[in-house]
Amino acid sequence: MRCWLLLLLLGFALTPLHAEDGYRLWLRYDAIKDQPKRQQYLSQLSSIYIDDENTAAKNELTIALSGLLEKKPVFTPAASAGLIITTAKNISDKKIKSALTAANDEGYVIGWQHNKLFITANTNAGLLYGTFRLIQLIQQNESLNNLFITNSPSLHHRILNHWDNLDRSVERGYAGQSLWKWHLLPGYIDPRYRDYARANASVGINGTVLTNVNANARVLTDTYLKKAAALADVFRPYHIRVYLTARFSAPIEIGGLRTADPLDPEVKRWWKNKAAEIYQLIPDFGGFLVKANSEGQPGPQDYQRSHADGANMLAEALAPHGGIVMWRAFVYSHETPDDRAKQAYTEFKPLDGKFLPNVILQVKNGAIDFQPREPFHPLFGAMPQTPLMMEVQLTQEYLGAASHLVYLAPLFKEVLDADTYQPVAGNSVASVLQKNKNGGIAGVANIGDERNWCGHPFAQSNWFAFGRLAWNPAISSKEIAREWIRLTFGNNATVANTLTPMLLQSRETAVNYMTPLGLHHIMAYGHHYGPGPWVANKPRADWTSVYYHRADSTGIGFDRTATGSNALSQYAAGAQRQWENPATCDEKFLLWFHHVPWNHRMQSGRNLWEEICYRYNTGVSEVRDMQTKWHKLKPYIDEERFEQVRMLLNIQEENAVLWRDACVAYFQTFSRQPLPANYPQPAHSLDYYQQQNFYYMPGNPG
Ligand code: GCW
Repeated sequence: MRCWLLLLLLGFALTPLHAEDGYRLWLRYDAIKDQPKRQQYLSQLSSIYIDDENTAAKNELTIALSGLLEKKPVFTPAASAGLIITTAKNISDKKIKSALTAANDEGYVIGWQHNKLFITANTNAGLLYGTFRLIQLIQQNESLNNLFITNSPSLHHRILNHWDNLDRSVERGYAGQSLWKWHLLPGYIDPRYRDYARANASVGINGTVLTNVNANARVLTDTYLKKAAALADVFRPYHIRVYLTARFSAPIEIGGLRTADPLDPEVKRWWKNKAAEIYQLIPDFGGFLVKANSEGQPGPQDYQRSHADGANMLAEALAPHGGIVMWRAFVYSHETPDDRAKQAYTEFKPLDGKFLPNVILQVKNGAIDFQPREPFHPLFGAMPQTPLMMEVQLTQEYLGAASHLVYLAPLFKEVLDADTYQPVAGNSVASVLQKNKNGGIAGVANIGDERNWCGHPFAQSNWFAFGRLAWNPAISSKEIAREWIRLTFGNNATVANTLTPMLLQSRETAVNYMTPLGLHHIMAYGHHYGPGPWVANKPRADWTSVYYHRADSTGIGFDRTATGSNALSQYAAGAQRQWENPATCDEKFLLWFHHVPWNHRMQSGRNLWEEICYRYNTGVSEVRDMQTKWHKLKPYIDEERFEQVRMLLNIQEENAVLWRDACVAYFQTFSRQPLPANYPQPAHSLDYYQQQNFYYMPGNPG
C-alpha cells in the first residue's frame, strides 16, 4: 500500500506543471535547462528598468522570466538596471541612436550601451515588439552578448480577419466556436482575450477585425458596440486595434432608413453619426472591413453606384477620426458570363485613383479563392494609385481544414515574392504592398475556442508565420519554421532538424494530393473538404468543379489564354510570357492557364495523364513520409501533442488516399488511359467515391 502511494506521489512529481495542451502556443516559458546559460541571463536581466505605461511589456517580462529563469525580475530605476527598456531619450551610443532614427514608428533596436542591454524604440508599441523579440531569443537560448538588432515592420496594417458570427459560429472555422463570448460581454472578460492579444503582439499583428465579412448589421448597434469596446480595452495595451465589418445595408436594417444609397445625404449622415458614436466608445477604433456586392452581400451596386462610391462614403465618415475602410475586391457575379478569375480586375482596375486616401483595397492572394495554389492576383501591380492589402487565409478552407498538417508560409511567400512585372520586371507583390504607407496584409484567422486555439497543433504555425511575414515579407519560410518549432517544441536539434523540412514540404504535398499542376476548386461542394471533381449542375456554374477543370476526351485544364477566357491578358507582358505557352509554362500553373491534351509531354518525360497519376501518388507517399518522421520523434515530444498529431496524420493520410483514388478514377473516364503499372488501382469504383460525403463539416455557412 505504502509503496503504491510512493509511486503515485513520484508520478505526480514527474508530471510537468503544464499539460502540453497547446494553450501556450509559442509563448512557452519553461525553465531553461542549460544552467550556465541561465546564470548568464540572470546576471544580465534580473533588474530591469522600463518606461511607465508599458504594462503589457512589463507583464510579459514577469511571466516569461519567472518561468524561463525561475526568478521574478526586479523593476528598478535605470541607474541600477541591467536591462533598460525606454523610448529614445537617454541613448548616447551612436550606433543605437542612428538605428533608432532609421526605425519607423513600430520598429525597435536592441543593443548594448555601457554594459547595459537596451531595448529602445520611438513608441511604446516598438518597445513591446522589442521586448517580445528579446524573450523569444531567450526561449531559444541565444546568446545576448554583443547583440545588436534593428527591426521595423515593412507593412503598416497587419490584421487578422475573424469570420466570426455573433452567434459564435465561425464561417470556415475548424477550431471550435468564436473566441468572443458576445452574450457575456462587456461584463465578463474572458482571460483568454488577453492571451490572444499577447500572442498577436508577440508576432507584430496590430489589428483584428472581430466579425465576419458576411456581416450582421447588429454589431453596429449600441449594445454590441459596447461589447466590442470591452474587447478593444483588453487589446489596447498590446497595440492591437479593433475593426468591425460594416454591412452596407445597415442604415436600413438598424437605422430605419429607406435606402442605403451611398450618395443619399441621409445615408451619409447616418454613417457619419455612426462613426462618431463608435469613436466615443472606442477612441482608437481602426475602421471598417466591407464585403459588398459579392456572394449576395448588399452594396453600392444595388443603387447603380460604383464600389468607389460606396467605399468613399464610408471613408468620409471615418476620416475625421483617423479610421480606414478595407474594401474587398473579392467580387464576382453569376450574372456575368465571364471567367470568374477575371471579374475582380475588370471591376476594380478602372477605379484606380478614384478612392479616397483612407480606402485600402483588400485583394485575395489569387483571383479565385484561397486554393492550394494560385498565381498571384492580377490586381497586384495594376492599381498604382490605390493602397492594397493582400488577404490570405490561415484557416484551411481548401486545405484539409484543421485535420491536415499544412504549413502555409511557402504559399504566402510564393505570392509575396512573385514578380508582377508592373511596370517592369523586379516589382514583387510584396513591394507593391509596401509602396503605399497604407499597405498591408490581412489573414483570415484559424482561431477558435478550442484549447489549443487552432485545432491542429501545427496550425498554430500558420498564425505565427502570418505575423512574421506581415512584419517582414523577406524572411524565409525556413527561418520562420525553425523558430516556430523551437518556440513550440523546445530546442532539441533532432526535433528542429526533422520538423523543418517536413513543414516546408507540407504545402507542396497537399497540392500534390489535391490539385496538382494548376488544377483548382475541385473540392467537395459547400464545405470544400475532400475531393469532388465531379461536382456539376449547381445554382452557379462557378460553384462547380467541372467549370474549373474542364476535363474532356481531348484533355484537361482551363484555357485562360487568348484562345480561351484570356484572363492572362490581365497580367503585365512579362508575367504573361512566363505562362502563355503550354510548352514553356511553369508546370505548377499549367492547367490553370491551359487546356492540355492528355498525351502532352511533360518535363519529366511522362505524358500529362501519367504525370497527374504520379503527382497524386507522390502526395500520398509524402504524407506517409510525414507519418514516419513524426513517429521517429516520439522520444522527444510530450505524449499529449505526440498522440494528437499522430492521430491527425492518420486522418490526413486516409484523406489523401481518398483524394488520389477519387481524382484518378474520375479523370480516367476522360483520359481513357490505363494507370501506370507501378501505382495502386483505386480500391473502389468511381460511383463509390461520388457517394462519399463528409456530413456536417464545421464552418459551412447555411
Ligand atoms: O472562400 C469563400 C468562402 C466563403 C467566404 C468567401 C469570402 C466569408 O467559401 O465562406 O465568405 O469566400 O471570402 O467572402
